[in-house]
Amino acid sequence: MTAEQAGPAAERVPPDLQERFDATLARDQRVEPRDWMPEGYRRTLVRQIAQHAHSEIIGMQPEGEWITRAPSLRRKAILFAKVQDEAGHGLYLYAAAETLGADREDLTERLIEGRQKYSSIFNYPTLTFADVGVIGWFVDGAAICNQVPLCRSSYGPYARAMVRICKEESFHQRQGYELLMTMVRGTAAQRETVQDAVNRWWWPSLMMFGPPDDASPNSARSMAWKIKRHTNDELRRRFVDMTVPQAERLGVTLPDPELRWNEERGHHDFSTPDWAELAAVIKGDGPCNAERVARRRAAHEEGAWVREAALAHAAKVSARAAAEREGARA
Ligand code: FAQ
Repeated sequence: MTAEQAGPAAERVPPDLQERFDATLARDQRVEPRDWMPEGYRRTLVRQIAQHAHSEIIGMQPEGEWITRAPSLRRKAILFAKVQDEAGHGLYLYAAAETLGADREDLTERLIEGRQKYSSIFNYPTLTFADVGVIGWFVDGAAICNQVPLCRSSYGPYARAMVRICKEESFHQRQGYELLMTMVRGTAAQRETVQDAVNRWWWPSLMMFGPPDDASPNSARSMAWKIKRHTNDELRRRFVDMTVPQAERLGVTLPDPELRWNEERGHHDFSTPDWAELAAVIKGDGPCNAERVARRRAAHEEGAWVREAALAHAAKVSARAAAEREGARA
């Protein structure tokens, strides 16, 4: 068994370093890049933050497909801004991963070679413009439920990146809901389009929170390290409770006949998502996995000249600065 598998206690490290790390967590203080940390903690963070960054970048694709087809200049400008925000989120997160010693180029390679995951939700197609609204409402809503607690994550750079990301996700969620509100006030055909999008995105959105707690191998350790603050099922339940009244207000039906308020539990009861579908999508067999990764790979290859030009420019600037320093010394 490796130290990582065994958890923090099994790693052989000087006791004062481990004690200091444990005390930082116990006091709910932040672990910072220069602090000593168990190797398993570092690797878990790189895994989660990289997957999160990849999700933001791949997540630009489903909605990005609608930028040229948005029905008005206003909707186009809003969508453009949203997709651009997602690129920004990806960049903050790659930067956070780099504070742990990860290399962004390497993380990108792992993504396009299928060696690192990204969220299952972005492997579903966006068939109509209502899907853009439902992604804002459900997917950004789920992201908010999942990510607001991550603002209290024990690793400083991740927690701080989440604060800004969550503010922008809130705007994204509202724009989605406002878009849908506009559509449901339109024609019967528009209302049907919204209901159809709701039917298609509901279950994948519940799956975003990950497998159920008894099938989530990483949760216990990530909770002990205060990387995750709630379990997958807790957050899924919170999302359902938050979304039901919003659906009522919008006048759409969530596609689950078992969905009802449970007075005793103080939460909604709902059906079990199709975990076999989640497993298949995570494995690469979702409706759009191949397309999403191929698009990301092509964008990376098409962007090679930009990276090369930026590196050449940086080398010139630093050579010029070195020559100037040399000249000043002579
Ligand atoms: N999809 O043991 P757990 C967004 C994997 S950003 C794919 O429960 P963990 C913004 C998991 O990685 C959305 N894989 O794992 C936006 C693990 O595999 P590994 C992304 C999944 O880490 C909106 C294995 O299954 N958000 O939406 C999924 O403790 C609109 C076992 O699972 C984040 O990344 C899944 N759904 O909990 C952008 C938030 N679920 O690595 C554009 C941060 C699980 O052992 C438009 N991440 N897996 O091989 C987290 O909170 C956690 O990583 C979880 C998973 C909750 C996702």
